[in-house]
Amino acid sequence: MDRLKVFFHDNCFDGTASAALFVDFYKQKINADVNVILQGMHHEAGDPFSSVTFCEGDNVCLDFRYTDAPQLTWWFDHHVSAFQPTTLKDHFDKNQNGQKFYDPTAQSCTKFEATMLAEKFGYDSDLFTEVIHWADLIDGAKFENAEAVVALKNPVYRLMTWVEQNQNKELSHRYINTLGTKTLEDIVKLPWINKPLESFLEKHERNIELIRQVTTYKDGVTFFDLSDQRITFHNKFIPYMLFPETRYAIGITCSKNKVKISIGANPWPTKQREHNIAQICERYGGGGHPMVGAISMSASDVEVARDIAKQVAQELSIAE
Ligand SMILES: [Mn+2]
Repeated sequence: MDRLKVFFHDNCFDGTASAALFVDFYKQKINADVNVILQGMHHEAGDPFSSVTFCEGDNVCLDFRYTDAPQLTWWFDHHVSAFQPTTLKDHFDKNQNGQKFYDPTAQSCTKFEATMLAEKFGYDSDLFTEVIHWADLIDGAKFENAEAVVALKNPVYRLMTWVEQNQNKELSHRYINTLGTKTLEDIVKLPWINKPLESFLEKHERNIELIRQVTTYKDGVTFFDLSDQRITFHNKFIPYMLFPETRYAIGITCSKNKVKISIGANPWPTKQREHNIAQICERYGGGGHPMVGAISMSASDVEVARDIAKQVAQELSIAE
């Protein structure tokens, strides 16, 4: 049987939605009986493709950086930092097969992908209208305000939290296969989502308290260092809720294998953003979007991470 391997940005509403939409497209337009293999991808220091295996059929990468691997037959991304090293952009330009698409101005990969697939291949994304709408809103951080996206009353925000925190690969794949078959409100009610979500939400409440205790605010920048807490994930809007005057938020977290500096611009700023966060992150081997990005390094480099975070805080500060 023919195979399709789908590499997607894992633990990301947009990344998983991009994967679900592509599988639907492929079955609708190319091969209804294809054997699909899903593979979540995470940003890391170095080449994240160095340890992956491609399949013998089509290989697609979604909402995740470019690779010059010859097995890659399809690609969609909107990350400003999609080409690392930047020489990969040359490879992308010179090796077009009409199935690789890039638009760093697109708000979400899902919507960009749906638009391109409709335009170039006559794909009908009707089943994914709701998914596309929310992926675009979530990736664009177009939430009504910080309180709402921290309070998580909206069932879609709860589902987003589940996607971001879920560490069970099988459930992640089951979720991708469920998207487009039910409304998001019905998906979040499924027991295999709802049950783990309860503990994710408890963790979320603890994180709010923890971040409240350790976050400092100075010259437009909030900063927290949770590298000694083993928190792999936190809602990135908590600092904006705590300090609405924040222009930029910087946080350090540490998991078993990596230490991560997260940098974001307040989506509800009182003073406009001037810096391109993706560019700042790229300077230190990280990447992202103009509004939000991250730098990851090995867990043993906590001191290096603290130094970098301090430098970035300095750069982003404004004299008030
Ligand atoms: Mn995205």
